[in-house]
Amino acid sequence: MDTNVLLLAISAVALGGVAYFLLSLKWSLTGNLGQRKVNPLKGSAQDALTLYGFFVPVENLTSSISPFTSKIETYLRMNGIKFASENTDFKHSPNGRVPYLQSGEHSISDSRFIVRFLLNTFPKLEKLEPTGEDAAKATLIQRLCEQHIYFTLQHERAAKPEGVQAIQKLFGDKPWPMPWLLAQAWKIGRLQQMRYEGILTLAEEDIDKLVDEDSAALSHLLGKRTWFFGEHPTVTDATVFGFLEAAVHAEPHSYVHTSVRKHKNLVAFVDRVRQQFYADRLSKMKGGQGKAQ
Ligand SMILES: N[C@@H](CCC(=O)N[C@@H](CS)C(=O)NCC(=O)O)C(=O)O
Repeated sequence: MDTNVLLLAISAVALGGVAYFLLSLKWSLTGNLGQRKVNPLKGSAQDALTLYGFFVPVENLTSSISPFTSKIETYLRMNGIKFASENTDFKHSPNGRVPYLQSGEHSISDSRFIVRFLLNTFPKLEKLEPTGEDAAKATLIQRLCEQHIYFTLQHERAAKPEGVQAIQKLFGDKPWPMPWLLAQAWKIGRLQQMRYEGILTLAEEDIDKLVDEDSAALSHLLGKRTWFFGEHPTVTDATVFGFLEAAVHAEPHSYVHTSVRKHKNLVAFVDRVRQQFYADRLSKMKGGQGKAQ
């Protein structure tokens, strides 16, 4: 074969390989629309549960760095429901997002539908949830965390160099240059989402003002209470914890960290959840108590 043709063929294969590698990075870290299937609403309390999410340990955190994974893990722990946890990535999730729950033959995507499934499957849980005006407040608090605080957290993680470095550390067990490449692919995916969502159109100073409003609203609604509603923690408590643990105990570069820590009742709330429901993990951490400094 002509040497030029051979070189051309080798280059084409090499280029194809690099393109496939970069695309697979994007697929595993930027999610996809998935199957968009209707979620089941109820299962059997006897079925074994497996929660698929991000469970890579992060220093000082008892639960997951993924707020949605942490929300469900915390809710299951709060109610003493047995489950197994498995690491996954966006590529392997049925809807391109984490977490998802497997219960017997049912697979449930999206934390809101996972909660609905659990409430219907374990009837004692529904009785603990607030009713009337408090139920409306509960919905709004959860949406505040999931639709607004989520993007402010992502902004601090993907748009600030210290945030991207922290993400790179999560992939630290992989050979060079994978941690860097994965963190970059992750950053590109988040920036794209934030551009469409709109937060990237705002100046950092303005985003910080919104963050302060969110923290003040949560602090005001919790007030002096132990839990947001009633005597027993509910979905709202699990949700707020899922979104605030990293803000209180990690990511010092993040303005969400600075803002939430201005409210003593929010910090005490996060520590209360850690002490009551993550004592097993706290005892293995440096210092044992894991209280905010
Ligand atoms: N509405 C979903 C949101 C879940 C979600 O966005 N999870 C993040 C990780 S914390 C994710 O999977 N992101 C994938 C992506 O951004 O492409 C839920 O409540 O579970």
